[in-house]
Amino acid sequence: MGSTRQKPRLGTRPVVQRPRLYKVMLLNDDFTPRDFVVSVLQAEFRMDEGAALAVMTTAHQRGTCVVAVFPRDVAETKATRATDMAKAEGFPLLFSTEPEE
Ligand code: TYC
Repeated sequence: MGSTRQKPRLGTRPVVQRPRLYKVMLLNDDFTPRDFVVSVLQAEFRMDEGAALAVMTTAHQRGTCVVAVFPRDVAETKATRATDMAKAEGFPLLFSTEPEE
């Protein structure tokens, strides 16, 4: 059997690349109660109360906060579910997704 090994191609891009990751962003609004935001973060993103409170507070103060990073389909599903959870209660809370870097 002939050898097919070649010298490693130093300085070239790897053939297999990691799939791009997406950030789930929490957006501030003037209407959704703070404790409701915390409960959605805990329910959909499995955050403990302290972590959820920190993310909610950052979004409240700065307008937006990164909640977590996932492959694209997971990020979109979680953002939609979390937004729908708020919509079902009549709140305008929004989660969005954007590619990392
Ligand atoms: N700003 C809201 C209030 O004062 C609370 C809130 C925080 C809403 C973070 C959305 O992403 C948010 N009730």
